[in-house]
Amino acid sequence: MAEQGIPCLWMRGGTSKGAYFLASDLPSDAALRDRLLLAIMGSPDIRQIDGIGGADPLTSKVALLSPSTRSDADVDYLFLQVFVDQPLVSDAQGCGNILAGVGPAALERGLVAVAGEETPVRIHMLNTGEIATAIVATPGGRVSYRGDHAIDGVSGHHASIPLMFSNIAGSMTGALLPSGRVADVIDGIACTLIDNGMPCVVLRASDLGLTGQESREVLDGDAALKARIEAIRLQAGRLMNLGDVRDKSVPKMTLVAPPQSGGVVGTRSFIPHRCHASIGVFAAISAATACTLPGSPAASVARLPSGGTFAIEHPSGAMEVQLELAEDGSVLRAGTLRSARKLFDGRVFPGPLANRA
Ligand code: NQM
Repeated sequence: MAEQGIPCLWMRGGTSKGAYFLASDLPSDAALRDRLLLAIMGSPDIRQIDGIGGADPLTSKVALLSPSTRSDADVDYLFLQVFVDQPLVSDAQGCGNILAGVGPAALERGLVAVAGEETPVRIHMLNTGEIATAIVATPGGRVSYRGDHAIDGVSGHHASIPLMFSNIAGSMTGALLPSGRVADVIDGIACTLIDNGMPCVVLRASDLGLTGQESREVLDGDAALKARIEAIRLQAGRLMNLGDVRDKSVPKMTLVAPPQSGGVVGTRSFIPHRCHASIGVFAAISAATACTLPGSPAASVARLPSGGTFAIEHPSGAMEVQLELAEDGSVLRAGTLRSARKLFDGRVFPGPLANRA
């Protein structure tokens, strides 16, 4: 398999980039598959020089696609985070940005048939068990990536890909608020432990002595801050039913601050050891949901919108998420608009596996 290369689509999904494979093109044994993926990405190595990864968690991602095992879905999608600097591959989280490329990739690979000018693709997200619906532009019977939609963090305009979700509360932890509280105090800091599609810890930037407007580079360069955040994260992981999260990419850590550009809230998101260049899709939905909870740190700095559109500010602009709330305040449905682009379609050659995980 490795000598002949493995069929691989290299795509941008939202503000991430990753390798999209048919699951049937990779070994079914997870340990062997993960060694292969580490070799493909060039991990562990902060430069990923001997692989196709982009030396950043946001560009060291994998989507595995297969025909759906469920009658209410068209395609199964397993997301894998390939760590850059450690010999680790984790399925302990989903990814809403890479999700944006799943509909197009499934159509490109013939797992789903074009259904008209637009094709709805129902995606079974294997990491969490939930279904997302993506609408893909398919004029003239083919996927089109061209369009006039812009997303902050990506230059240019592309075809928009609406993503819609329901029942994502407790995706990996069993409950929207896995500790049963709107706020827990960890190391003296009020935190909301929340999971609306992604386990996240939401805390005020000001409680860490920050404005919440610092750049990604400044935050990433602050070793003392990162150690403090990691200490909180390890305790939060246990309270969120995630156990020892030392080697896991969840929970994410989201610092919130008053909005500066007309949005609902400002964010700086750690995923979990580097600051995100923007924010993850499910992390933004979880942060938006935290803003709606009276008594939470996020609610204390948020400016709530009159409708259901929540602009979540981040280091490269803002991500708009839609929340449809029930009368009791719980989230019925959530959604956002993303885009994706096919960058390269070919075969990838993993190189030697000997010195990896
Ligand atoms: O929260 C990064 C990303 C993500 C995940 C991460 C994501 C999400 O922006 O849904 O999209 O949190 O590691 O790609």
